[in-house]
Order: sequence, then C-alpha cells, then structure tokens
Amino acid sequence: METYGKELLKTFYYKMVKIRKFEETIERYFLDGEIPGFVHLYIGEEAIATGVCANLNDKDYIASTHRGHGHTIAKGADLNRVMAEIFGRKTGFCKGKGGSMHIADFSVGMLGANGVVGGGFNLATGAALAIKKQHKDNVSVVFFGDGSSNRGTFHEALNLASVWKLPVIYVCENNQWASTTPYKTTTSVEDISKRAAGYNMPSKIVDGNDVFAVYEGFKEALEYTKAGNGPFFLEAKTYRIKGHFVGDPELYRTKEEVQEVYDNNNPIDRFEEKVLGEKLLTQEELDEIKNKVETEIKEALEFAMNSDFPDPSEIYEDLYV
Ligand SMILES: Cc1ncc(C[n+]2csc(CCOP(=O)(O)OP(=O)(O)O)c2C)c(N)n1
Repeated sequence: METYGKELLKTFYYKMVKIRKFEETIERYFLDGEIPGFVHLYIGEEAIATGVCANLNDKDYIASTHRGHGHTIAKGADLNRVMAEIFGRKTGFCKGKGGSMHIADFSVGMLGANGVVGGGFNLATGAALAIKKQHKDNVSVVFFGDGSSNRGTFHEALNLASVWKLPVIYVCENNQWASTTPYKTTTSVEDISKRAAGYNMPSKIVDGNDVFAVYEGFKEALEYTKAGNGPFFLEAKTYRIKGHFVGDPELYRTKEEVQEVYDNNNPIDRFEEKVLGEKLLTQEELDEIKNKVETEIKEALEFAMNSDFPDPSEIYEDLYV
C-alpha cells in the first residue's frame, strides 16, 4: 500500500461519511412522503465513488446511474443543489424537474445520473471521443452496475472505445444484485471484468468496500489511460446494502445476508478501524469530520425546504438545448 498523507485520508472519510449521511437523510424523508418520484440509495458502495473521484479533477467527466447521489457528491457537486433537486425544488440542478435520477452538474464534470440502465456508457464514451478530438488530457469515467453490463450499449461502447483508443475508464460496481435478481442468475461471467478481454482492454478487480484498494486500482487505470493507451476496465466488488429502491420490500433475500455485510464489510467501519488501528488519524479528527458533515446536511435540507417548487407553467422549458 502506498503512503497516504492526512489530507487525503481526511478526504476519503469526509466523502464517504457525507454520502452515507446524505443517503440516510434521503431515506428518512422519502419514507415520510416528502420526496416525489423514486430514489435508489448508494449505502455500502461509498468507497467506490470516493476512491475513484479522489483521483479526478473538475475537468474530468463522469457519467452515472440511477443510483447516482454518491457519484455526484464524490465529484464535488454543490450539496444544496443536489438536495433541492431530489426534493423537486426550483433551486436544484434541473430546476426541480428531474429529481434523483437526473442530477447533473457540468461545472464539476458530472454529466448526469440516468434513469436508463446502461445509458451512461455512450455518454462517457462520447465525452472521451470529444477529449481525444480536442487533444485534451482529461479523462472520462462511467460508473455502472453489473446488471447494465448485459445491455447492448455496454458492448457497443467498449468496442469503439477500444478501436479508437479513447481516454475512458469503465468502473463496474458489482453489487451482486440487479433489482431483485442475483447477477449470477443472469450474467454469463462471474467477473464482469472478463468481458473487457473481448474488447482487447486491460482490466483489474478491486475490493470495492476498501477505499484504499479502489483508489490505487483506479490510479493504475488512470496512468494507463492518460499515457494514451486507450480505455481500462475496473471492477469493484461490493454489495447493495439497501433495497433496490427506497420502499423495496426485499422479498428476494434474507435480512441476515444483508446484516452480515453491514456488520462485517462496511466500507466506513473498515476505514475507521484501519486509520485508528494504525494511528493514521485520531478519533477527534474523525469526529470533527462527522460534525462538519452533519452541519452541511442540515444546511442543505434547510436550503431545499426553503426553496420553491417550479411553477407548472415552466414545464415545457429546458427540454431542448
Ligand atoms: C433500459 C432499462 N431497463 C430496465 C430498467 C429497470 N431497472 C432499473 S434499475 C435496474 C437494475 C440495474 O442493475 P445494475 O445495473 O446491476 O445496477 P444496481 O441497481 O445494482 O446499482 C433495472 C432493470 C431501466 N431503468 N432501464
């Protein structure tokens, strides 16, 4: 393992706790009927967005999924506007007309969550084509679930990215479930990354619940891609701790299965144990970060709650660019 400075360690913790607390807050308000539409939570997968985005800057692009809050927060989008969008308020990124699955913040390179499973592949690959055509040195990243790797868009995008040697990194979040379906019952390979070989693309598997492993695995991908070699495939093994969406009765798996992961393979607990055990950070430093996050979430909630809903007369605005 490489040596980590305190600032980076604090960033890891800050981002993971921010995502976790944000998602817990959204869950509560959704169940109280305060949030319209649908929400899919990223709880348990925080180390992936955090470890990947810690390697990126605002000029790099990411394309996200229906489970996109964590990616958005990790990429540095303004929390107030993320919250406002989910609450359907005018001050949100899509003026409250998109909601959870349509959050985008181009100012930090976040090209968008996506209600279409597999919708991010071609967006991110297209962005990588633009980077290449413009001779820039940034990269494009797409986060996607194991289930979406069975869509045609996955195969089309990987093929062209490889042929054209595009600066794009495919980050598979293999959380072992696609809605109600265990991925092993629908997917021809156990490791999704095996599919990269079919497109002549190097790949790597990392423990997606270990932020250090994700950070280092992605760094390797970035170095490869930035050197002009073309795309790279990173598979992060993880687990979806919450239901597919908030309100999912989860009749397809046992509570014990989920609890086992929550208790023994929780990315935030694992990080705390490591940094405290190896005396890399103190309990006071962790508490300070947790308090900062609590304050930010509270402020974002106030911002959202005090914002107006869009006026029905605006419904046809912003449909075309
Ligand atoms: C094109 C398309 N097909 C089906 C759906 C319905 N759907 C929403 S999420 C989902 C499962 C996605 O599984 P995966 O890609 O593994 O992501 P995860 O939910 O596990 O993060 C499905 C089938 C959809 N939104 N879009």
